[in-house]
Amino acid sequence: MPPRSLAAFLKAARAALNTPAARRPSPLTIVVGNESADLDSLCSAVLAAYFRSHTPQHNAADTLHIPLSNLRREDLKLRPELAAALSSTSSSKQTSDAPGISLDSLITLSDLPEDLTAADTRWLLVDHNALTGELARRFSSSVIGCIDHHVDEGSVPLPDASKGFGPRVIEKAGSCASLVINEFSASTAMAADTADMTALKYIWSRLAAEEPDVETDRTLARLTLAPILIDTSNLKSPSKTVDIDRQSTSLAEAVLGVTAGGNAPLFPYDKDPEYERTVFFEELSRLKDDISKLSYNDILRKDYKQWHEEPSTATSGQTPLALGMSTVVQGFDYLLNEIGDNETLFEELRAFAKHRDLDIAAIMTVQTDKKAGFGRQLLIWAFNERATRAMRIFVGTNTERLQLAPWGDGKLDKGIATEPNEWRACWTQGSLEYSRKQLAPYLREAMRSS
Ligand SMILES: [Mn+2]
Repeated sequence: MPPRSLAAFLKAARAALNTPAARRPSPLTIVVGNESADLDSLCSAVLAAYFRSHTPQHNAADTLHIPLSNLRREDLKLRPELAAALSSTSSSKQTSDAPGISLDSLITLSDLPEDLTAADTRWLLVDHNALTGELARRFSSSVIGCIDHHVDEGSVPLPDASKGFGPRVIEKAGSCASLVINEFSASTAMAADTADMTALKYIWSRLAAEEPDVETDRTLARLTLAPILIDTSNLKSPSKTVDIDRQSTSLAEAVLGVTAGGNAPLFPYDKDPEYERTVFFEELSRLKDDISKLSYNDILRKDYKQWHEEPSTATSGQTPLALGMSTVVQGFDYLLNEIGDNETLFEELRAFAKHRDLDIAAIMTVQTDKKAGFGRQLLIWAFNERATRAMRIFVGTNTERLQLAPWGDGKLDKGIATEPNEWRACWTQGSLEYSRKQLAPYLREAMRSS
């Protein structure tokens, strides 16, 4: 079995990936999150790879699963909240020799060998269920399973033990990390009998009993709690939080010695004096929402996803339309007052889109400011005629559903009159319950039907 220590596990995974092709174990099993590389995706990949590598029933020769962070190495620094989640102690006390894992120890797209092919690999997707971008072009044919909470795109094969396919879990949950913990760290007996928290029912607690490693387990617990708390607003968002989020939280908190309602302790560890749920949540939120030191370009790529869709009217030889969507944790008022001005924003957004060959660039803001309250805004920029046609369909179909109203008296908008091939508009989105999970499919649908 791979090393018990998380630091040593990550080193072993990196070493397996870096082994020259001739001596590389084949196939390598890689676990990857989605290309926004948000806290949920990054933590879910590490958790799934770690627990799957330490689950005896997966007795294939290649028990080592490699967690791949779906971003370039230079983008790790845009995620200070991830550094806090990787630490096994509270971030206010972090020093260079603090326990836990450093950001540098994660394996990123920059570490993926160029000669790696689909035949050399098997891919387990977490927090998405269809590979995107360059990974899709290279490895789509080798996807074996997924654990996800997005709309099923139908591209992951059905479980089939004879082919090594599975698991295939697509369920509603606030955070994908909750599903990962439910799938891999707890046996199926747990779901049937959650009240009976006896140690042997849990893969994680059995691991802790057989080979205690308080530092590793505290880090794994924080990696579990961080995305769940962020994605469910500290378990307080009624529309997002489900039972699996609460169960996975209880299990991770049991590792930290937080026991609920007189249950016998499941883990052989003292209570972690550094952990308090709300303090941890607030610290993560503060780090995640602090974009004050970033440039527009940093902000646009911090939480970014891209899709390609073929319009129904496309003639042969026409390329699919490319949509890039950046999610930003502050509203346009903040972006235009604290980071730069309209001109700079548009310059950098245009360059950002050009660099990625986008036909459409979208910015969705989610502002959770305590003073201004919760709010969403949406900016769409179509860079050519086909894109403009598609986005007009989107507006026609969705203005009412999303309650789109012009933002800032339309000062960011650009009508068809000023630039014949381009179109741009910015709205306040009145229907707050629609997040990127719903919005992106509406945009993609409009692209297909144009
Ligand atoms: Mn997610």
